[in-house]
Amino acid sequence: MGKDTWKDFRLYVITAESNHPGKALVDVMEQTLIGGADILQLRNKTGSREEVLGQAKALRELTRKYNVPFIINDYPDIVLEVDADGVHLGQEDLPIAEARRLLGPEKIIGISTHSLQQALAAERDGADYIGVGPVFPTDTKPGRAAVTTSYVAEAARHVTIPFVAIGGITLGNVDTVLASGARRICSVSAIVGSSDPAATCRSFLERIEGASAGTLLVNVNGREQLTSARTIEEFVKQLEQHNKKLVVERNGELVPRALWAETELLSGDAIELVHFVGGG
Ligand code: TZP
Ligand code: MG
Repeated sequence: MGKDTWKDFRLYVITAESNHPGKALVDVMEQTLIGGADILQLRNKTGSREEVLGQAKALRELTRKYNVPFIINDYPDIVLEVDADGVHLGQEDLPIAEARRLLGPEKIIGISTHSLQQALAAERDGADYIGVGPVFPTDTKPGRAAVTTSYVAEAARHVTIPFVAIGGITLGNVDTVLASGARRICSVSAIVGSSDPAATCRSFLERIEGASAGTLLVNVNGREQLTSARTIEEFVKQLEQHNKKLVVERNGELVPRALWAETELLSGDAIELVHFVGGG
C-alpha cells in the first residue's frame, strides 16, 4: 500500500462479535471485505489481551490478503506485535503524542471526537484521521450523546484530515449523513449484524459513491443551489462567470483566485459572489 493511499477509504467497518452470534468473526469480516469495505478495525472492549491478540493475528492475515488497512482499538502494543497499520484511540486513552512515540511516524493514528474543538485538537496533535460521532444514538456505544449531523457538517467545513462519520448509521439514514458532507462512513451493527454483510457493504458503497459523484447543495448569495462542481473554479466556470471580475467568499472567507482550483466545494457551503466594476 502506498503511504497515503489508505486515506481514500470510503467504508470503514469495525468488529462487534455480539452482533453476529453463531458466526465466526473472521468469516463475517471477510464478507465485509468481499463487499468492498476498505478499512477494518478490531474493537474488543471485553475480551482478555490474549483473546484480542489472537483476533488481531487472524484479522492481520485476512486484511493482508485483501490489501486493506487494519487498525486496532486500544492496544498500541498489539499493533506493533502483529504489525497492524495503526491504532484507534478514544478521548480518554493515551495522548496522540505518546501513541506516536510508541508507534513511530508510519503507523496510522485515529481518534474518536465528539465536537469540533476535539477535532481541531486532534489535528493539531498529529492524528491521521478522526471519527465524528456518534452521529445517531447507538447501542454499540451506549451512554454517549449523539452529536447529530450538525457536527458532521462542521467537520466537513473545518477539518482537513480525513474524517469518518460513525454511530447509528444505517442504510436508512446514511443519505442524510452524506448530505451533511461526510464522504467516509463507518457502520458497525448495521453491517456485521446484517444477514448478508457483503451485500450490505455493497449497498453502503453505492450510496457513498452516489453522493461523491452527485450534486452538492450550496448556498449562493443567500439562495440554495445544486451543483456538480467539485471546486470553486469549476463552480465559477459552470456559472459562466469565469472571465468576469469576481470576488469569491466561501463560508465568510475570501478565496483568492489562485486558490479557486484547489478549493473544494462541500454541501452546505455558503458562497458569496461579488462582481466588481472598473478599477483604474
Ligand atoms: N464510536 C462512536 S459510535 C460507535 C463507536 C465505536 C459505535 C458505532 O456502531 P454502530 O453499530 O454503527 O452504531
Ligand atoms: Mg479506547
